[in-house]
Amino acid sequence: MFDRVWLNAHLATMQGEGLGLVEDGAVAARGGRIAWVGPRAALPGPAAETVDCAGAWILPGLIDCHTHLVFGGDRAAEFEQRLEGASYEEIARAGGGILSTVRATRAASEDALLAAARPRLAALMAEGVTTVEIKSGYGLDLETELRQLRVARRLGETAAVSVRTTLLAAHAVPPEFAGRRADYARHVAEVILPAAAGAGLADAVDAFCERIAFTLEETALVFEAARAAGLPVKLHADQLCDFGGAALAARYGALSADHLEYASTAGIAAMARAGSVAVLLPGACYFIREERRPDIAAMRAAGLRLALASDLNPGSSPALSLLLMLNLGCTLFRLTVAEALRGVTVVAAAALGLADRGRLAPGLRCDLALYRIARPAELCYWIGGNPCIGRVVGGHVVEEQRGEGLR
Ligand code: DI6
Ligand code: FE
Repeated sequence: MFDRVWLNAHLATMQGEGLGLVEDGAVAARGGRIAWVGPRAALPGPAAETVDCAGAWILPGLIDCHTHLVFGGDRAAEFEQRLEGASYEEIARAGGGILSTVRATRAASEDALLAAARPRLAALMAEGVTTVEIKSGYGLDLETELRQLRVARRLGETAAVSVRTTLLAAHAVPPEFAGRRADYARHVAEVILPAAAGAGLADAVDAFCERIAFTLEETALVFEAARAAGLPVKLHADQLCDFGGAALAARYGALSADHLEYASTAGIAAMARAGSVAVLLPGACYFIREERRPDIAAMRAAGLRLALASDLNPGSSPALSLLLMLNLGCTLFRLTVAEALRGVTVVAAAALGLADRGRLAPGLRCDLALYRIARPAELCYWIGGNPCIGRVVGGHVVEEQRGEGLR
């Protein structure tokens, strides 16, 4: 006897290499897990409750594996200044940029940060997201970094979504350490990271390794501390220049390296050998009008797994839609529909080190997203609109917001 079964649906299971399509399928849940998936005609047993999906498509719940969605303030005024001709650097020199978000985040209480983050998270969830990664990195001091992570944890406890937290204290050099970047990196490695790990607030550690941020050596120092604390690492790598970040991430067996617009062929090959995932962030490319594209052909040739995420942050990607990222991934990066959809499900799960989700398969968490569409390509095709008509988290139907569908 199943707890619940979803019938009269088409499935994109993400099993095998492609979308793993099952027309006229059924999904059965027991104890919060998927108990059975397959063609409806082969459904083995009865269920306590049956949901008629009326021809909708079911995908594994979407996973946004790279966001910075807890922050104070916003940077819309800076956006206007940039449209009027100010450069990113001029704005930063005048005290804007990342450090303006750091000031606003430090000034905000835990409850205020929580209240500001909720609608951002709700926008992602309304499109079918059931797991989201959230980074710190706008505190840059012990107290505020931990506050950001606590807010992320509280979001996971109070909204119908799984939250994975990542410590990104090595995101920028805070004003107290101006001119002492290496000292700050050491402070992250010796003080902030052990405290976050000790409090159980971080599931992973990330750093911004770039000419304008932290060097390879400083990043390695933070990664050594992560290793000592037993935490997996991720890296903002090769976004603005070929800095060797992809190879460094590979050397530390990173779960993922993210951005990668300028990653070298050698760095890409090293990541593939290490089993790291490439997380592509087309929203940032689009919003900062970066013309360089990640070398998708080299990534495919190396057999690198590709994930796709929003990078939701106030500076370079104020993106409240993972479906829009599917569209941008296909249009800007020429991903196939299967690559894009696997990139927000099964491969996104791998980018977070999660083996219990991202596919429709027996034994995995019953996290589902239901869409009123005629074929999966529509999830990548429409620009705007919300085809999501329901979400299931841990086997429970959760319906805080319900789109109309597109059919
Ligand atoms: N890369 C980015 O593009 C963002 N952070 C990062 O590591 C920028 C974040 C911001 O401008 O607030
Ligand atoms: Fe980012």
